[in-house]
Amino acid sequence: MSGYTLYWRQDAGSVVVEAALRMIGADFNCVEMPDTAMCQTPEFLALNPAGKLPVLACPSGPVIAESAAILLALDDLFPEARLLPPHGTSQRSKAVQWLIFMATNIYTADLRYHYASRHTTDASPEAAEAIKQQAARDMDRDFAQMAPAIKGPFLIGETMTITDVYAAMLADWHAPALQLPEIATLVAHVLENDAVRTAWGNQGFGG
Ligand SMILES: N[C@@H](CCC(=O)N[C@@H](CS)C(=O)NCC(=O)O)C(=O)O
Repeated sequence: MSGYTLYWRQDAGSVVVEAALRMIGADFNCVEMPDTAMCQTPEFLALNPAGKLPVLACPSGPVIAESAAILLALDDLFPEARLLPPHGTSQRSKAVQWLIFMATNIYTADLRYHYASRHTTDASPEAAEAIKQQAARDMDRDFAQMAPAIKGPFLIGETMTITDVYAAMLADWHAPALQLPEIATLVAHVLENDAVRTAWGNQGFGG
């Protein structure tokens, strides 16, 4: 299988998709979208009406948006790559649970942090600052909820899954998470993986 196209930007959620494609060993090419305005063109909105990255165009036709959805689709297409544990196992349920938890809670809080003014009708800098501070607290709370679920060094124990890579991506955006020993250990082990390290280097992570 070859010919995936990953739409990406430095320091964006596309890094975990590049890591997944490298873990699979899939052929892919990258289209950089260096600024948000490029994601508002009719051509890009036809790929993802939300105008957001990451987006993955598959050689078989589908174009997938939403980071967690892309990872689940890649796992379905390449089960032998073990991005996630096998279907029907309790380990898979756990890995999927925390993947979705992070996508719907921590990723969204990080977006509130970075695009705070979009989340209030009050145009004052104080309002945006309050949104930002609450978003940081939300991320602290969410990482703290996840940490006790980590068996160590990875979420499900000795085997790394794409959920761990996702957690490392979010911790790169929210450094206070690394004060939690379970998260710091998980991230350190994720970054020992060659595919992850290459994606991190290509997409401006780890700096
Ligand atoms: N829920 C989406 C969030 C995607 C998202 O917001 N991506 C950011 C980059 S990390 C983006 O494209 N932001 C541009 C914008 O909001 O204008 C996902 O998980 O893929």
